[in-house]
Amino acid sequence: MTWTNPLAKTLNWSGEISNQAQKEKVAQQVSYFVEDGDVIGVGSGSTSFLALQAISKRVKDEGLKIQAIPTSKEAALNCAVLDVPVTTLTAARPRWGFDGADEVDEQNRLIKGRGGALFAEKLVIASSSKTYILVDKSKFVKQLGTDFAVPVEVDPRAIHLVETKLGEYFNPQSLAIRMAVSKDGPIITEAGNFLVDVRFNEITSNMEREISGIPGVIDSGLFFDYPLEILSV
Ligand code: ABF
Repeated sequence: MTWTNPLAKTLNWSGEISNQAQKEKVAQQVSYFVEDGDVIGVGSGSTSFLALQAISKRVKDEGLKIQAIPTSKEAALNCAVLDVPVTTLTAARPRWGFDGADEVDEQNRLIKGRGGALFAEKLVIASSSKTYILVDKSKFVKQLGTDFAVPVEVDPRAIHLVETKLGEYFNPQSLAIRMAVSKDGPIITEAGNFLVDVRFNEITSNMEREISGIPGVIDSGLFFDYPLEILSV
């Protein structure tokens, strides 16, 4: 069966996704965890979309009542298209949630945020007692950050300060403000910030805290020590 994102027509996008068969399997698995009355954190990205699609089918077929807390405008739009009612972190606390990841290491530590929604993703994950991380096999790595830069969300007023401090503290291989496809200017996140993609020489266990401690850093794409369960095929 060819998967079609219902948003594809509206957004004029083909809806093609990588490793779709694997992603569909984990999406199906996570849909079985839904219970009537649940408040669920809904992640961003293609795997999360497939999971939401499977969940919305169960909700319709079985007449379940659930509420979603989306981690991005994209996730909120997906909820709208799939008729899943939404609430906010201010109004409710998720019992559990699901999200994708860019990299997962052997200690279940993650790099997330290629889609730029890392701050809300971290808020929702930190607020949930459990989050299922839905990944295809390509996401598993021996060492985080070998193939992937770590995104850091930065208040634009602090960009020079943060660049300097990241350089001083970590001496990274490279550090680049993420630019819009047109290269006309930086990408601006939903919260109005810049994203800096940093390639570190080494990623150590204190780094999530150390990066967040720099004034002007909103958060990083390092996700260590959260109540996660990795779901894969
Ligand atoms: C979001 O979606 C991001 O944190 C992560 O970058 C990405 C994973 O996308 P996909 O499921 O499309 O591979 O969760």
